[in-house]
Amino acid sequence: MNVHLTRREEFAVVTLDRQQALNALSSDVLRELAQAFDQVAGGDARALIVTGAGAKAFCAGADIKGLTGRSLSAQRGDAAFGQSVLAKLDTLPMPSIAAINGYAFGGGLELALACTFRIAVSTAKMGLPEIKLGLIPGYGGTQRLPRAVGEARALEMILSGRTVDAEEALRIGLVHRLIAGDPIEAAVSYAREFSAFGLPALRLARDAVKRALEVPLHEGLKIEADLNTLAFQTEDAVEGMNAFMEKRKARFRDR
Ligand code: CO8
Repeated sequence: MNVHLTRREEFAVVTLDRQQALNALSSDVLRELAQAFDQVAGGDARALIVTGAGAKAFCAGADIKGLTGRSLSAQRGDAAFGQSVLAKLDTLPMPSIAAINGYAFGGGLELALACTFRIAVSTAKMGLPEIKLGLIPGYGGTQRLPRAVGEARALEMILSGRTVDAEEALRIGLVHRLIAGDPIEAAVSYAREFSAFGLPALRLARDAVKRALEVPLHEGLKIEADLNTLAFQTEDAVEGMNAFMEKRKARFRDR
């Protein structure tokens, strides 16, 4: 197995473990990731942490050795499959955190971009170097990177294929925070900042923000009003507002 699904307290942890290839995404790895994300989606974890085994790499991208000699339709099918696996991650019912513990290149950075949040060790290096292989990103990089860092920076990163260090990644909004020490421990602490909130509200908020960059403002405002109205229908909203008025801590139950 190249992918381990474990539990750290109330959080699920998916670890890529193919260290001899810097945790590169072979088709087996992608299939195992799909299974793991399905399992997490059906479970009761309050967040998912995604990381790479070893101190060197989060994930060095698609397995370059498996990318040659394929037919056109196999290439198209592989890109669609990789995208569908990352879509599972992007749409999980709970937030996800990429704990970037080293190199995150190509499909590896695309994996991180499909997570709700990205935190990185100070030695992490990131980039979309596909152009150096005569390729362009295929697992969502051309779409999710500009949404994260803006069109100008995304164009520069993708067309130059250059490597971004952790400090720059933080400055341009590619990662949310730099971390020290054990990446999973750091991700657990990070997750604790939101994990006591109700999952329905977290999900509605995430979905509303994601739609912001897909539709014109007037449509987005309608979506926000609809999702906001939905949030009011939850038991968690009743509990949250009552707790405020009773001057106590809210106990959300994901209902
Ligand atoms: N795929 C396969 N094997 C890899 C990969 C990879 N992406 N990255 C590293 N490895 C292997 C190396 O071949 C090497 O194996 P071996 O010891 O058997 O030769 C081992 O991992 C260690 O790698 P290095 O010796 O190169 O380690 P360094 O510390 O010297 O360098 C780097 C680390 C800088 C990360 C370097 O390995 C590197 O540049 N890797 C490639 C990064 C890259 O280009 N990633 C993008 C790949 S393309 C992609 O992700 C998307 C394509 C579009 C997909 C479309 C759908 C089908």
